[in-house]
Amino acid sequence: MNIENNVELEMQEKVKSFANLMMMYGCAIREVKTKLEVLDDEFSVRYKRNPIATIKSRIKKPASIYRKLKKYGLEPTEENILTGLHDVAGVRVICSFIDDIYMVAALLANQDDITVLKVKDYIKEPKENGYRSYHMIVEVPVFFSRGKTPMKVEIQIRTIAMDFWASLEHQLRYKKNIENVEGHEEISAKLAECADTIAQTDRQMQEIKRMIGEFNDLS
Ligand code: 0O2
Repeated sequence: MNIENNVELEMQEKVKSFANLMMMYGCAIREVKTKLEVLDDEFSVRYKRNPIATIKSRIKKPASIYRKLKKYGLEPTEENILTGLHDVAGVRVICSFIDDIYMVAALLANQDDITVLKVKDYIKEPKENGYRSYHMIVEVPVFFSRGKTPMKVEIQIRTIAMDFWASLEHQLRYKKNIENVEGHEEISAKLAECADTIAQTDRQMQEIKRMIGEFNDLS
């Protein structure tokens, strides 16, 4: 049995309701995905275009939940998972253009059953390594048989180009101890350079869209 399985068993022992909790996060993801799909469907009928290219989702693995609780000095309990972690449920929205990101974020934030708890705009302020994405932590009510439970979901919204960079960088670097690799400074510089090139391309595509002018904004 590997370490991940051991951690999973420990989590299940300590958090008796673990399976139920994961089911609740799964439902919260479905609520958010449905909202996004509705917006995209409306756009495709009204404006003959899709601002959302893809929607991906994931529930954090038990071992990652365990590690994050440890990092925050929290015991593995249902209460600590619900209140102390905000990224157990994650939805990634891949948009076509930069302004689609802000439009989708605003349309979601304006829905009266959504509470935006936190926003991190890594597009206006990219991370030092070049990472760009718009992050929102939202709370969405989910209706279970015993009543309504507000559930936290982390939503990452980015363009196809930002996602291309982030996915490859994740494979190459993120969470790996690249600092120990010889020439790591050059590697980091090259990755940041790629991110800048991609960001420039994203801006050009946005400009071409504006020049063609055939896409309408929601009015
Ligand atoms: P995974 O495997 O994708 O789930 P905070 O919660 O505010 O204390 P945290 O959790 O680091 O800080 O939040 P932040 O900065 O908003 O980043 C959360 C997620 O964004 C990460 O989740 C990644 O998915 C993504 N991310 C952030 N920085 C980078 C980066 O430099 N490169 C890539 N590729 N992705 C990044 P996880 O849980 O770390 O990973």
